[in-house]
Amino acid sequence: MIVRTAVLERLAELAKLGAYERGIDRTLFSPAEHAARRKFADWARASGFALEQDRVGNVFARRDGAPTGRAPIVVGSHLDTVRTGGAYDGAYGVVGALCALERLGAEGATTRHPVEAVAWAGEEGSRFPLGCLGSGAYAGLNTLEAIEAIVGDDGISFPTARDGPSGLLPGVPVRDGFPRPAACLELHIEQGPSLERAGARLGVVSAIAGQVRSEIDVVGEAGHAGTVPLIVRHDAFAAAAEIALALETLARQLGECVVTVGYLVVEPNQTNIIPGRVVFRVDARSVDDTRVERLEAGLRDECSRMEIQRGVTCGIKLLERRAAVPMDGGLRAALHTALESLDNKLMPVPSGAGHDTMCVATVAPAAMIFVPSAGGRSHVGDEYTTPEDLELGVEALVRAIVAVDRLLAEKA
Ligand code: HGY
Ligand code: MN
Ligand code: MN
Repeated sequence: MIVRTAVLERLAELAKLGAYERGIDRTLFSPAEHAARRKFADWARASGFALEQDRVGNVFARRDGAPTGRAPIVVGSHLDTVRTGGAYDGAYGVVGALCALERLGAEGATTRHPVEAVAWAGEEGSRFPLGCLGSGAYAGLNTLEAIEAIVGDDGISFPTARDGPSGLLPGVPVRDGFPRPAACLELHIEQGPSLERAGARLGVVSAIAGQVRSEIDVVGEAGHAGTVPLIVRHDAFAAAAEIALALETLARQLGECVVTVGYLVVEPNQTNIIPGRVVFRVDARSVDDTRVERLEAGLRDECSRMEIQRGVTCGIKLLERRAAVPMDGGLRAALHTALESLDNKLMPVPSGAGHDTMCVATVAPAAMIFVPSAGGRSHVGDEYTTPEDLELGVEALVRAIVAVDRLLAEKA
């Protein structure tokens, strides 16, 4: 039986924050993202949960359990978006977690662990060039000092943004350090086509793809587009294009991996000037780390080939490397048992998208639940999941929390 929650209304409210004609733009410590964190805090406070935040902007709404002194089960996702985001990527998992805690309260459930609904800060890396910024700090993967040295793509440093008017929430205690949780759960839209193709309404994530993000700085020679013969050109864009297409061909040959060039800057970027410099970024992913390594080697080989054939120079800078993360086997089994009555097509599903859980999973057992994405589409303004599936996902999360709480207590 699916109990109605406030998930739809709250998602509709959050979707207005940062909305514009191309979708939602809600980057970390922007006024829109600050407003979203504030709404989360207000909803949590109204439901009687204890609020805390940490020095990188993660926000925690805590529902205490029995006085066992156990570490909390953290259940959350992110409120920031990509520049053309949709209404559900991240926000669904944050609101779903809060609704799940409210459902536990309404049922008078006493968990053996405290449960914290979490809004992880800066998962998308849209403003500061580091994905999973908040969850990475929480898991000890990025030091506070390293994060405080980061400068956003708007030239504003992390500390300036965090300590500014759209930074940390006023009136919410700031916790020191990053305590270790007992377990981590995340509810998220699939952002891919697998569930929809299988006719499934719920998925239990098997593993989260590893990813390597690199930035390539190609320097050639600018010149007049009409007078320089092709044979003597050092066209930086043509070199970048060859590298991108060669990587796509390699990924097709390897299979079970993807590679994307979604960011590219051309200089001087004028129709009648041969590009003298191109900076572009490569996002390579697979649940099999050896395939990502092959793509990285391919990138290096293609850059060397372009240096010889086109007389350009290619500088490769590693931006981010995250290994593939298998979800905890015990938690996955518990979720399959707890959720199978909700969807007779419940299935294991890999995640091509990265999530905060891939960081927290390095310090605690972790599991994720997916609901379908219409057309498998995400990171676009018309991202969509049906209201019925959104409500079903919250019900699944409630049952997952209860199941994991019991599993951990029995193992203790
Ligand atoms: O890029 C990702 O997979 C995630 O949306 N940050
Ligand atoms: Mn995303
Ligand atoms: Mn996400």
